[in-house]
This record gives sequence, C-alpha cells and structure tokens, in this order.
Amino acid sequence: MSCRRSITILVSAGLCLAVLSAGGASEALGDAKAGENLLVNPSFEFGSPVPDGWTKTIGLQVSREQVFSTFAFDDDAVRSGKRSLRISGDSSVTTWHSFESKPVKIRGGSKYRFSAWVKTEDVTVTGNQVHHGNLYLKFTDADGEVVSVSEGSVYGARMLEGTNDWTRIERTVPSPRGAVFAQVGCVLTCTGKVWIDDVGLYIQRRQGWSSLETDRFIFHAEDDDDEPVLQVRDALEAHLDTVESTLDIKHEGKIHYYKYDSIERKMEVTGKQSDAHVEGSEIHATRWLARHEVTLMMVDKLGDGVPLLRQGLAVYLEEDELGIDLYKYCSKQARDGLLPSVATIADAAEFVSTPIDRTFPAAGAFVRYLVEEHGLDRLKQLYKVADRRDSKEVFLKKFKEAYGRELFDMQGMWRTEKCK
Ligand SMILES: [Ca+2]
Repeated sequence: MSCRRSITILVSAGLCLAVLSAGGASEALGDAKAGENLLVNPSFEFGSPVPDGWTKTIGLQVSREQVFSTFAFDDDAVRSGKRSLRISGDSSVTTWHSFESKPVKIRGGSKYRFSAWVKTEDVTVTGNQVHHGNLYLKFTDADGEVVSVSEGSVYGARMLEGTNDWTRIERTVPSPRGAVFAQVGCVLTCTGKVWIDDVGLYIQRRQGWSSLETDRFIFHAEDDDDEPVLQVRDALEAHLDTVESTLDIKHEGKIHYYKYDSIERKMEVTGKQSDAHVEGSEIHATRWLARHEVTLMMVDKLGDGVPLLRQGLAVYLEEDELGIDLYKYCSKQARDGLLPSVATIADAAEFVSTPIDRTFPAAGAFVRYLVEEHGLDRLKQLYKVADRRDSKEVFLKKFKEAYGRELFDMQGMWRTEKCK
C-alpha cells in the first residue's frame, strides 16, 4: 500500500498510518452550540457491521501482508446504551482498523474538544507496532484533503496502555485555518483490546462563559455582569420585532448573541476578524448593541443577496433607529462628491472595496427609493433571484427584469428626485 502524502497521519520507521479521505459530510451541524455533541451515533448503538455515521478505514499498515485487527460490538462492556466498539489485535496483525466519524462541518480558527470513554485490556506495544492514541482528531478542507496540524496530520489523545477500567480521555485543540471538516478516529495500533464508547466532538467556547436568556435571545458573555445585557435587551428585541413585521418573516427559535471583549478575542474563538458578524442563528460581536447584525440575520433569510441589496435593505430598515434621513445624508454626500454610483457598487467586489461610510448610506437610500416607489414585495422578489455570486451584468439584467428599467436610469431618477 502506498503512503499518500495527504492521508498520512503518522509515518514512523517505514510505517504508514493512512486515513481515508473525507466524504459524505454531515450537514446542518455548522451552527452547533457549545456543549452540543457534533457526532452522529456517538455511542455506537446503531448500524452493523460498521456503526451508522462512522467509516471503517485502515488506520495503520505495517507490511504488505494483510492480517487485520478484529473489531466487534460488545454488549457486555458498555459505558452507555447497549453496546460499545471493541478493537483488538496481537503481534501478528499487520493492518489495523480505524473507525472515523463522518466528516462534521466545523469552523477553522476555533477550538474543539474531542473525547471518549475508553477501556483497555493488556494493551502493549510489541515488535514494530506503533504507540498511538486510541482517539484522534483529523481536519480536512473543502476537498476532503487533510489539513496539517502542529503534530503532523492529526491530533492524538492520550493513549491508555495496560489494563484500565472505563476512563474518560479528552483533548482540546485549535482547528487550523482552512479546515472545513473534522473527523474523530478510534484506533488501536498495538497488541491488546480496547473498548470505546460515548465519543464526542464539541466546539469549545471560552471558559467561564455565562448566559442570559430573554424572550428572543440568549446572550453569552465572558463575565457575569448582566447589566449591559439588560440595557440593550429591549432595544434589540423591539428591533427584531420591527424587522420581522416589515419583512414579513419570522425568526424561529432563539438568537445566540456572543459578546467578546475585543476583536482579538473574537478572532481567537470564531476565526473571523471583524467587530461583528452573523453565522446562522448566532451573532458574534464586540459590542452589545449589534442591531445591524440582527437586521442582516433577518435579511439573509431572503437569500444570499448582493451586497448592494443586502446592506441597502439593512440600512433602510434601521433608518429610524439611526436617526438620520438617508436622502438628506446622500444629498450632502453628493454635494461633497462622495456619493458613489449605485451602478458601480452593484458589483459585489466594488461594493466591498469601497468605504462603508459611502456605500451603506447610498445603498440604503437607493433601496428606500425602490421600496417607496415600487413596494417592498418587488424588492424581495429581486432579492430572492439576485445571487451574491452573480456577475454585475447578470445582476443588472435581473434588475431590469424586476423593475422594467435599467438600474442606471433608476439611479438617475432617485438622484434627481431625492438627492439633489
Ligand atoms: Ca454505547
């Protein structure tokens, strides 16, 4: 068996510990909350001969002969439920099985804890066997290629040697940048027997994170001081209600709001270097009143919109709370020669490379004009068909289909009528 560079997790004295590449990723797990096990069938209760949600692969092959380690479900030695996974082998084994969880979607630049309950019997390294943890964590990119970690290709957890009753092993590690999926592996690479049960993979939030639950939000912060939350809670919930009723869309469930002390701390935990961002039903921010992110969370339910419409709609929805008149603001911008062409910033790349104090008011005022002249429903229809990945030409075509006019002409009318 050849030793593929990308799948090698351990190469020692000519030995190749190979791990099959990713496939069949578990979806809908990217928005996991702290404390939620990301693995499917973590207690090995379902599926045979390979547990559901897991893949049997070759963990280690020491020679071309194929004498396999053995594996079975054990209904005597269980940590929880009705069975555990048992892997065993002796000095004659050349090819060691490994069981890997199906790839779970994770975030790069975060911390993950992987754990399991492990029981062993007479585990010992003999001959040219490899001393390796019973549990490891592997990260892969969007293509299923292994992403290197500081120790090589995987993070190993503490290995139990000799004979041990059920023992919890766990380890917390950083997910590398570029990692999109993670897989927990259960392996035995030396003589003896190992039983594994209740495997877990969790996103690790900061230590000491406290939470405060309100009607619509669950606020999370490092310290226990509820006062800042109590001050913004009503404003955020009222804003959410307003946006919901204006857009005629409801947010189901609670919004998790994570407040960080600094951009650096936020970067450390989420991997995203910005003062605030939205991820599914989560808001991550370095300030308490991230009203704009609440708006974006709702706007995003319309689709993956182009920045002009996404930010424009959000700013339009916040106009009252911002306490500015977008038309007046843009009139002044126009007089000062600072108002960007909406036709230009209809291009997504152009939008993001232009300062937001110029793009946001222009987009907001233009969206306000579209809504006032043609109604919100038409804008929502355009929003749903105009994808963020569309080229500018495609977007302009869709705009014309929605409004019966060129965007350039509509911009002219807006500026003439409202931003003199
Ligand atoms: Ca079990």
